[in-house]
Amino acid sequence: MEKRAWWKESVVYQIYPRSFMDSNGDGIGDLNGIRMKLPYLKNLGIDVIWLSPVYQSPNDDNGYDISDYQDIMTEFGTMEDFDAMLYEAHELGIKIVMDLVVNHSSDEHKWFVESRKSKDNPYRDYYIWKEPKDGREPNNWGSCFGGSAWEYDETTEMYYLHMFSKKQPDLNWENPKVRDEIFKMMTWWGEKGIDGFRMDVITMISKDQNFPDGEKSEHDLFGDFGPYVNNGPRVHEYLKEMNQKVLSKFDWLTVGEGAGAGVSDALCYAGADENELNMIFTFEHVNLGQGEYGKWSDGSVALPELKKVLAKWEDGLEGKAWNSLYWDNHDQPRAVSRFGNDSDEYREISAKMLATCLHFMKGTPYIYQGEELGMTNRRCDSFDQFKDIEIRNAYRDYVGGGILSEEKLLSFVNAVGRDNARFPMQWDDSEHAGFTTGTPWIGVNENYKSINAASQIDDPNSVFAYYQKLIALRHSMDVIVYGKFELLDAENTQTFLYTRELEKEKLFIACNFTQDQVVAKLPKGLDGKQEKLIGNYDGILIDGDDAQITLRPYEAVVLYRQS
Ligand code: TEU
Ligand code: CA
Repeated sequence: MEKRAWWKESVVYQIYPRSFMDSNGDGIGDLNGIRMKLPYLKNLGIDVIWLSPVYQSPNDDNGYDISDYQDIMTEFGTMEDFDAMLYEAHELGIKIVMDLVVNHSSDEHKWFVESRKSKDNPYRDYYIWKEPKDGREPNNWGSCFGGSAWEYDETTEMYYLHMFSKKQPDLNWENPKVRDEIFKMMTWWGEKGIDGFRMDVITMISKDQNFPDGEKSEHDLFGDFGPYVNNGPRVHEYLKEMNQKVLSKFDWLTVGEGAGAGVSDALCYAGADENELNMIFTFEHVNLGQGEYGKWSDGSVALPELKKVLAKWEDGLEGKAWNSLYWDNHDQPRAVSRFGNDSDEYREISAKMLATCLHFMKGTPYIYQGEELGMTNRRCDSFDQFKDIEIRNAYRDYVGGGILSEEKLLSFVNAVGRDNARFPMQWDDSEHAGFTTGTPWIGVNENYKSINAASQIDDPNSVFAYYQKLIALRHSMDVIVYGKFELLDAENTQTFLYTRELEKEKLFIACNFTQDQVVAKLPKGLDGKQEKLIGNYDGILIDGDDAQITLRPYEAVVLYRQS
C-alpha cells in the first residue's frame, strides 16, 4: 500500500464565506458565522475546511482579487475573528486550509498602485507590462471573463496583463522579488497555524515570455492563450522553489487548481516524489459538454464521456500521484442539477447516488457547502438576480454583442453559471433560509423551505445523514482510501460500475445514472452474497444465479467482499 498521509485520509468541506452564514445581519456571510456552524460540520464528520478567500478585497471577483494578503476582508470580520475561528476549528479537530490567490492580485493592492505610477517604480516588474504593438494590445489573448487580457494604462501608456478581470492584474512570477514576497506571506500564515492552501489557477503562473498570439477560430474574438499560459515553462521550477522554501516546512494539505492540466501534468504537480503539491483539481470532467460558446451550454454530458475522464485520472495517477475528487465548488453548478435529477421525485435519491459514486473513488473527496443537503441550481428569470462578474461579462459579450439572445444565455447561465453555487446556504425554513436576519447580498433559492439543514440533521434518511455515513466509512476502511480503482463496462450509457481492491478486500460500486430500472452484471468473484456496505435504497435486487444486480432509478449500491 502506498505511503499513508492525513490529507489522503481526509474529507474536505469547501466554504464560500460570503454565502455560508451571516452572524451580524448585514446580509453577508462572515467568519463569526462560520464559527457558529463548526459544530454542524463536526457533526457531518469532515476533517478539513477549505476556506475560499477571506483577505482584504474590493470584491470585484468576490475575494479572488486580493488587496492585502495579510488582512481580513472588512465585511468578513477581523483578524481576531479569524484567530477565534481557527482556534475553535482546531479544538474540534477540524483543519483549516486557506485559498492562495497569487496568479494575480487586486489592482488596489499597494504593489499595483505603486507599479502603475511609473516605468521605473521599484514595483513596476511585480506585474506584466508591455508596450502597445502597432498601437494595439501586445497580443490577441482573451481574458477568462471576456474581453482582451490586456488593459491600457494612460499614465505610462503601456498595457498590463490580466487573465481574469481588469481589476485582477497578473503578478510577474519571473521576478524573484514577487516570489519571495509570496513565500514570506505563506510562511506568515503557516506560523499562525493554518493547515495548508488551495492554490488558485496555480498552473497559470508561468507565461511564455514571448507572449505570442494564440490560435483563433472564426467564432473566436480572441486567441487561445492556453498553450502559452497553462502549465508554462517555469511553473514546476516555481513550485519546487515554493516547496523547498515554504511547503516543506509545514505538514500541510496543498491542492492546486489545475486549469488546463492533464494527467501528465498532474504527475509533475502532484507526483509523490516531485516535491511540489499533494494533489491538483482537474477541470476535465466539469468542462465536458462545452460547445461553440465555451462553457455557455446546457451542461449535459454523456455518461460514458464522464466515466472515461474520471477513470483516466484514476488510472493515470494510480501509485504515482494523489488525486482529488469533486463534483461541486464555488465555480460550478450544483451536481444534483447537472449530473443527477433535481426533480422532487428524484432529487434526494440521485444526490445520494452521486455522493456514492464520487466518495468511493480513489482520492481526497471535496464537499461543497450545501452539496451534503442536495441543494440545487436556482432557476432565475432575470439577469438582475446574478452577481457574478463572469455572468455579467457574458451578458455584455454575448447578448450585448448580438451573439446569443437573452433567453438563450439565461438558459445556459441557469444550467452552468457560477452563482448556482453562491446563492446562500440553506440552514432552515425561516426567512432567507436562516442565512441572515438582514437582506442577503444575493437572493436565496426559493426551494429553501423544503431543502435545508434543519430538516435533515436529525433525519436518518436525509442526504445529510447519507454523507455522514459515507464519511464515516472512509474513515474506517483503508480499501476506500487506498484501494486500486478499476472501471467496468465503460461504454454503458446508464450505469457507472467500478471496483476498488486492496490486498484481500474488494468493493463493487454500482450507480444507476438514470430514472430507468437497469440490470448490471456483477464482476467476477462476486455472487451477490457479499455484504451491502451502503446504498440509497432499502434491500438489494440481486440474482446470484445470473450474477447480476437490478438497479432501481438512480440506485447506488456498494458491495464488500473479503477473500
Ligand atoms: O477559477 C479559475 C477558473 O478557471 C475559473 O474562472 C473557471 O474557469 C470558470 O470559473 C469556469 O466557469 C479560479 C477561482 O476558482 C475563481 O472563482 C476565480 O474567479 C478565478 O480563479 C480568478 O481568481
Ligand atoms: Ca455578516
